[in-house]
Amino acid sequence: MNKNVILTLLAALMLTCAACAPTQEQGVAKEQNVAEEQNVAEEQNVAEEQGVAEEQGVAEERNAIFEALDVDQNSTISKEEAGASDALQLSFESADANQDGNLDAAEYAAIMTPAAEVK
Ligand SMILES: [Ca+2]
Ligand SMILES: [Ca+2]
Repeated sequence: MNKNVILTLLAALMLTCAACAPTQEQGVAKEQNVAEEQNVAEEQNVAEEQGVAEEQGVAEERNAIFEALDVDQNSTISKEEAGASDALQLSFESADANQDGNLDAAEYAAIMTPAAEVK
């Protein structure tokens, strides 16, 4: 085998690689993009489902506490009823937005919902 034949073979190999390499890389890149998009979509779905479930759970828990505090079941928490919870008693004045001396469900929800969750 002389030098020219080797060079010709090398050149042919390089041309072959040059021709095929970009195609393969594009194919791989497309597959990765598709896989990444699917993963992102799945993660968003999971996050949305978890977020909804947590919000419902928090709201139910909050309602359950409200009902437990509302001893006379008139749908508001009086200052006496708030006394059952140290934290609620401390924040009662600021929580009573319309200052009627009672916390209704909306006023109660407003102080029980962390600011980050308010939308
Ligand atoms: Ca009450
Ligand atoms: Ca009130």
